[in-house]
Amino acid sequence: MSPDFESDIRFADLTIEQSEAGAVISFGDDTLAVLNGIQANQITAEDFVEADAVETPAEPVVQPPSPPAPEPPPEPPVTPVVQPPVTPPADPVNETPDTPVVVEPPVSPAPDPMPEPPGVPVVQPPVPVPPAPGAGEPAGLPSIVNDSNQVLNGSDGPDDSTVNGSGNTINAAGGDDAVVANGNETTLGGGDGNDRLVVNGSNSNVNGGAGNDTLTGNGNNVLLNGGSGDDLLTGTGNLRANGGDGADQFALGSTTITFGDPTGPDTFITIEDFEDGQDTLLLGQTLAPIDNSTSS
Ligand SMILES: [Ca+2]
Ligand SMILES: [Ca+2]
Repeated sequence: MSPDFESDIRFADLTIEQSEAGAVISFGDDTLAVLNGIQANQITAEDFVEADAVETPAEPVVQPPSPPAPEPPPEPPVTPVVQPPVTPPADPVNETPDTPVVVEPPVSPAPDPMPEPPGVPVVQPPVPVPPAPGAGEPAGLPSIVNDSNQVLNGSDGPDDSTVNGSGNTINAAGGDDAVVANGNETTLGGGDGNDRLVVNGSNSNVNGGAGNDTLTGNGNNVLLNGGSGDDLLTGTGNLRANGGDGADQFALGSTTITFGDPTGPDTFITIEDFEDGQDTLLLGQTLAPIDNSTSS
Protein backbone atom coordinates (compact mmCIF):
# COMPACT_ATOMS: atom_id res chain seq x y z
CA MET A 1 0.00 0.00 0.00
CA SER A 2 1.48 3.29 -1.08
CA PRO A 3 -0.44 6.31 0.07
CA ASP A 4 -0.48 9.22 -2.29
CA PHE A 5 0.69 12.57 -1.08
CA GLU A 6 -1.12 15.77 -1.90
CA SER A 7 2.05 17.37 -3.25
CA ASP A 8 3.35 16.90 -6.74
CA ILE A 9 5.42 13.96 -5.56
CA ARG A 10 3.80 10.71 -4.62
CA PHE A 11 5.35 7.80 -2.89
CA ALA A 12 4.51 5.73 -5.95
CA ASP A 13 6.63 8.12 -8.04
CA LEU A 14 9.74 7.17 -6.14
CA THR A 15 12.06 4.38 -7.06
CA ILE A 16 13.80 2.69 -4.16
CA GLU A 17 16.69 0.40 -4.91
CA GLN A 18 19.55 -1.20 -3.08
CA SER A 19 23.16 -0.25 -3.66
CA GLU A 20 26.35 -1.13 -1.85
CA ALA A 21 26.22 2.11 0.09
CA GLY A 22 22.59 1.79 1.10
CA ALA A 23 19.12 2.50 -0.10
CA VAL A 24 18.88 4.64 -3.22
CA ILE A 25 15.76 6.70 -3.71
CA SER A 26 15.24 8.39 -7.02
CA PHE A 27 12.57 10.75 -8.15
CA GLY A 28 12.51 11.26 -11.89
CA ASP A 29 15.66 12.84 -13.20
CA ASP A 30 15.77 15.45 -10.50
CA THR A 31 16.71 13.83 -7.27
CA LEU A 32 18.80 10.89 -6.28
CA ALA A 33 19.21 10.20 -2.59
CA VAL A 34 21.47 7.63 -1.03
CA LEU A 35 20.73 6.63 2.54
CA ASN A 36 23.97 5.22 3.84
CA GLY A 37 23.63 2.03 5.82
CA ILE A 38 19.90 1.71 5.23
CA GLN A 39 18.47 -1.30 3.42
CA ALA A 40 16.04 -0.53 0.65
CA ASN A 41 13.46 -2.87 2.13
CA GLN A 42 13.54 -0.82 5.33
CA ILE A 43 12.14 2.17 3.48
CA THR A 44 8.40 2.38 3.75
CA ALA A 45 5.80 5.06 3.29
CA GLU A 46 6.08 5.78 6.99
CA ASP A 47 9.55 7.19 6.38
CA PHE A 48 8.07 9.96 4.29
CA VAL A 49 6.32 13.10 5.34
CA GLU A 50 4.25 15.09 2.95
CA ALA A 51 5.14 18.74 3.22
CA ASP A 52 1.65 20.08 3.86
CA ALA A 53 1.38 17.84 6.89
CA VAL A 54 4.39 19.61 8.29
CA GLU A 55 3.40 23.16 7.53
CA THR A 56 -0.18 22.80 8.74
CA PRO A 57 -0.44 22.61 12.51
CA ALA A 58 -1.54 19.18 13.53
CA GLU A 59 -4.95 18.64 15.08
CA PRO A 60 -4.66 19.00 18.80
CA VAL A 61 -4.60 15.64 20.44
CA VAL A 62 -7.33 15.37 23.02
CA GLN A 63 -5.86 13.69 26.02
CA PRO A 64 -8.23 11.64 28.17
CA PRO A 65 -8.59 13.10 31.61
CA SER A 66 -5.97 11.65 33.82
CA PRO A 67 -6.32 11.15 37.55
CA PRO A 68 -4.95 14.02 39.53
CA ALA A 69 -1.32 13.65 40.21
CA PRO A 70 -0.36 13.20 43.84
CA GLU A 71 0.76 16.30 45.55
CA PRO A 72 4.47 16.69 45.19
CA PRO A 73 6.34 16.86 48.44
CA PRO A 74 6.89 20.41 49.56
CA GLU A 75 10.09 21.89 48.42
CA PRO A 76 12.62 22.26 51.19
CA PRO A 77 13.12 25.89 52.10
CA VAL A 78 15.87 27.37 50.13
CA THR A 79 18.70 28.54 52.26
CA PRO A 80 19.56 32.00 51.16
CA VAL A 81 23.06 32.30 49.96
CA VAL A 82 24.90 34.75 52.12
CA GLN A 83 27.13 36.84 49.99
CA PRO A 84 30.36 37.86 51.64
CA PRO A 85 30.49 41.59 52.18
CA VAL A 86 32.14 43.31 49.37
CA THR A 87 35.09 45.32 50.46
CA PRO A 88 35.14 48.54 48.52
CA PRO A 89 38.44 49.16 46.87
CA ALA A 90 40.63 51.60 48.65
CA ASP A 91 40.66 55.07 47.26
CA PRO A 92 43.67 55.62 45.17
CA VAL A 93 46.00 58.06 46.79
CA ASN A 94 46.44 61.11 44.70
CA GLU A 95 50.13 61.61 44.84
CA THR A 96 50.36 65.12 43.60
CA PRO A 97 53.83 66.57 43.91
CA ASP A 98 53.90 69.89 45.46
CA THR A 99 54.02 72.51 42.82
CA PRO A 100 56.54 75.21 43.55
CA VAL A 101 54.92 78.59 43.65
CA VAL A 102 56.23 80.66 40.81
CA VAL A 103 56.01 84.34 41.34
CA GLU A 104 54.90 85.83 38.08
CA PRO A 105 56.76 88.94 37.08
CA PRO A 106 54.48 91.89 36.49
CA VAL A 107 53.17 91.84 32.96
CA SER A 108 53.70 94.99 31.03
CA PRO A 109 50.85 95.89 28.73
CA ALA A 110 51.38 94.57 25.23
CA PRO A 111 51.59 97.06 22.42
CA ASP A 112 48.55 97.33 20.27
CA PRO A 113 48.78 94.73 17.53
CA MET A 114 49.08 95.94 14.00
CA PRO A 115 45.85 95.55 12.12
CA GLU A 116 45.91 92.40 10.03
CA PRO A 117 46.11 93.05 6.32
CA PRO A 118 43.14 91.67 4.52
CA GLY A 119 43.96 88.33 2.99
CA VAL A 120 42.83 84.84 2.51
CA PRO A 121 41.84 83.46 5.86
CA VAL A 122 43.60 80.28 6.69
CA VAL A 123 41.06 77.58 7.16
CA GLN A 124 42.17 74.83 9.42
CA PRO A 125 41.16 71.43 8.18
CA PRO A 126 38.70 69.83 10.52
CA VAL A 127 40.27 67.31 12.76
CA PRO A 128 38.44 64.04 12.34
CA VAL A 129 37.10 62.72 15.58
CA PRO A 130 37.62 58.98 15.81
CA PRO A 131 34.42 57.22 16.80
CA ALA A 132 34.36 55.67 20.20
CA PRO A 133 34.96 51.92 20.09
CA GLY A 134 31.72 50.13 19.37
CA ALA A 135 29.75 53.30 18.96
CA GLY A 136 27.28 53.24 16.10
CA GLU A 137 28.41 49.76 15.10
CA PRO A 138 25.74 47.23 15.93
CA ALA A 139 27.10 44.04 17.33
CA GLY A 140 26.85 41.00 15.14
CA LEU A 141 26.60 40.46 11.44
CA PRO A 142 25.84 43.40 9.17
CA SER A 143 22.73 42.95 7.07
CA ILE A 144 24.86 42.97 3.91
CA VAL A 145 28.48 41.90 3.58
CA ASN A 146 30.34 42.16 0.29
CA ASP A 147 33.73 40.75 1.23
CA SER A 148 35.66 37.57 0.68
CA ASN A 149 37.98 35.55 2.86
CA GLN A 150 36.65 37.04 6.07
CA VAL A 151 35.82 35.62 9.46
CA LEU A 152 32.47 37.10 10.42
CA ASN A 153 31.06 36.66 13.91
CA GLY A 154 27.46 37.21 14.86
CA SER A 155 25.98 38.31 18.12
CA ASP A 156 24.24 36.20 20.74
CA GLY A 157 20.97 37.64 19.46
CA PRO A 158 19.32 37.10 16.11
CA ASP A 159 21.47 38.00 13.12
CA ASP A 160 19.94 38.51 9.69
CA SER A 161 22.60 38.78 7.06
CA THR A 162 23.34 38.25 3.40
CA VAL A 163 27.00 37.62 2.66
CA ASN A 164 28.24 37.96 -0.90
CA GLY A 165 31.76 36.68 -1.36
CA SER A 166 33.79 33.52 -1.36
CA GLY A 167 36.01 31.97 1.24
CA ASN A 168 34.13 33.39 4.18
CA THR A 169 33.75 31.75 7.57
CA ILE A 170 30.54 32.93 9.17
CA ASN A 171 29.67 32.18 12.78
CA ALA A 172 26.16 33.41 13.42
CA ALA A 173 26.44 32.31 17.08
CA GLY A 174 23.47 32.36 19.44
CA GLY A 175 19.99 33.53 18.63
CA ASP A 176 17.63 32.57 15.83
CA ASP A 177 19.64 33.64 12.81
CA ALA A 178 18.79 33.92 9.13
CA VAL A 179 21.90 33.96 6.97
CA VAL A 180 22.27 33.62 3.22
CA ALA A 181 25.81 33.18 1.94
CA ASN A 182 26.39 33.54 -1.78
CA GLY A 183 29.85 32.26 -2.57
CA ASN A 184 32.04 29.22 -2.86
CA GLU A 185 34.28 27.87 -0.12
CA THR A 186 31.94 29.12 2.56
CA THR A 187 31.72 27.77 6.09
CA LEU A 188 28.47 28.87 7.69
CA GLY A 189 27.60 28.01 11.29
CA GLY A 190 24.38 28.84 13.05
CA GLY A 191 25.46 28.19 16.62
CA ASP A 192 22.71 27.88 19.20
CA GLY A 193 19.15 28.78 18.35
CA ASN A 194 16.75 27.86 15.57
CA ASP A 195 18.61 29.08 12.54
CA ARG A 196 17.85 29.34 8.85
CA LEU A 197 21.04 28.97 6.87
CA VAL A 198 21.49 29.01 3.12
CA VAL A 199 24.70 28.59 1.16
CA ASN A 200 24.56 29.16 -2.56
CA GLY A 201 28.03 27.99 -3.46
CA SER A 202 30.16 24.91 -3.92
CA ASN A 203 32.80 23.33 -1.70
CA SER A 204 31.04 24.63 1.36
CA ASN A 205 29.91 23.53 4.81
CA VAL A 206 26.71 24.44 6.61
CA ASN A 207 26.54 23.65 10.33
CA GLY A 208 23.27 24.15 12.15
CA GLY A 209 24.58 23.60 15.65
CA ALA A 210 22.15 23.20 18.52
CA GLY A 211 18.51 24.03 17.92
CA ASN A 212 15.97 23.20 15.24
CA ASP A 213 17.65 24.48 12.13
CA THR A 214 16.80 24.67 8.46
CA LEU A 215 19.86 24.15 6.29
CA THR A 216 19.95 24.63 2.56
CA GLY A 217 22.91 23.98 0.31
CA ASN A 218 22.78 24.81 -3.35
CA GLY A 219 25.99 23.77 -5.01
CA ASN A 220 28.36 20.92 -5.50
CA ASN A 221 30.31 19.30 -2.74
CA VAL A 222 28.26 20.88 0.02
CA LEU A 223 28.19 19.27 3.46
CA LEU A 224 25.17 19.88 5.67
CA ASN A 225 25.48 19.13 9.39
CA GLY A 226 22.28 19.65 11.31
CA GLY A 227 23.78 19.22 14.75
CA SER A 228 21.50 18.56 17.68
CA GLY A 229 17.82 19.37 17.46
CA ASP A 230 15.15 18.58 14.88
CA ASP A 231 16.62 19.90 11.68
CA LEU A 232 15.47 20.20 8.10
CA LEU A 233 18.18 19.65 5.51
CA THR A 234 17.64 20.40 1.88
CA GLY A 235 19.17 21.82 -1.23
CA THR A 236 20.14 21.22 -4.80
CA GLY A 237 23.30 19.93 -6.32
CA ASN A 238 25.69 17.39 -4.92
CA LEU A 239 25.16 17.26 -1.20
CA ARG A 240 26.10 15.24 1.82
CA ALA A 241 23.74 15.50 4.75
CA ASN A 242 24.19 14.59 8.40
CA GLY A 243 21.15 15.26 10.50
CA GLY A 244 22.89 14.73 13.82
CA ASP A 245 20.89 14.12 16.96
CA GLY A 246 17.16 14.68 16.92
CA ALA A 247 14.35 13.84 14.53
CA ASP A 248 15.60 15.29 11.28
CA GLN A 249 13.96 15.72 7.94
CA PHE A 250 15.65 15.48 4.60
CA ALA A 251 13.74 17.17 1.84
CA LEU A 252 13.69 15.48 -1.53
CA GLY A 253 12.35 16.89 -4.73
CA SER A 254 14.51 19.75 -5.89
CA THR A 255 11.95 20.98 -8.40
CA THR A 256 9.77 22.27 -5.61
CA ILE A 257 12.49 24.09 -3.75
CA THR A 258 12.56 27.74 -4.59
CA PHE A 259 16.01 28.54 -3.31
CA GLY A 260 18.63 29.29 -5.87
CA ASP A 261 18.24 28.74 -9.55
CA PRO A 262 15.11 26.71 -10.22
CA THR A 263 16.73 25.40 -13.39
CA GLY A 264 19.89 24.53 -11.50
CA PRO A 265 21.64 21.22 -11.25
CA ASP A 266 19.98 17.98 -10.52
CA THR A 267 20.31 16.90 -6.95
CA PHE A 268 22.35 14.05 -5.65
CA ILE A 269 22.11 13.86 -1.89
CA THR A 270 23.86 11.37 0.34
CA ILE A 271 22.20 11.05 3.71
CA GLU A 272 24.88 9.72 5.96
CA ASP A 273 22.99 9.14 9.20
CA PHE A 274 19.36 8.38 8.38
CA GLU A 275 17.81 6.88 11.50
CA ASP A 276 14.93 4.70 10.41
CA GLY A 277 11.92 5.33 12.59
CA GLN A 278 13.10 8.74 13.74
CA ASP A 279 14.24 10.74 10.73
CA THR A 280 11.93 11.32 7.81
CA LEU A 281 12.12 12.16 4.15
CA LEU A 282 10.14 15.22 3.28
CA LEU A 283 8.34 15.42 -0.02
CA GLY A 284 7.03 18.43 -1.82
CA GLN A 285 8.53 20.94 0.54
CA THR A 286 8.61 24.52 -0.64
CA LEU A 287 10.63 26.85 1.52
CA ALA A 288 9.99 30.54 1.48
CA PRO A 289 13.14 32.37 0.50
CA ILE A 290 14.92 34.33 3.20
CA ASP A 291 14.50 38.03 2.61
CA ASN A 292 17.03 40.08 4.52
CA SER A 293 16.42 43.22 2.51
CA THR A 294 14.05 44.66 5.08
CA SER A 295 16.03 43.72 8.13
CA SER A 296 17.53 46.53 10.09
CA1 LIG B 1 22.10 30.84 16.08
CA1 LIG C 1 20.45 21.68 14.89
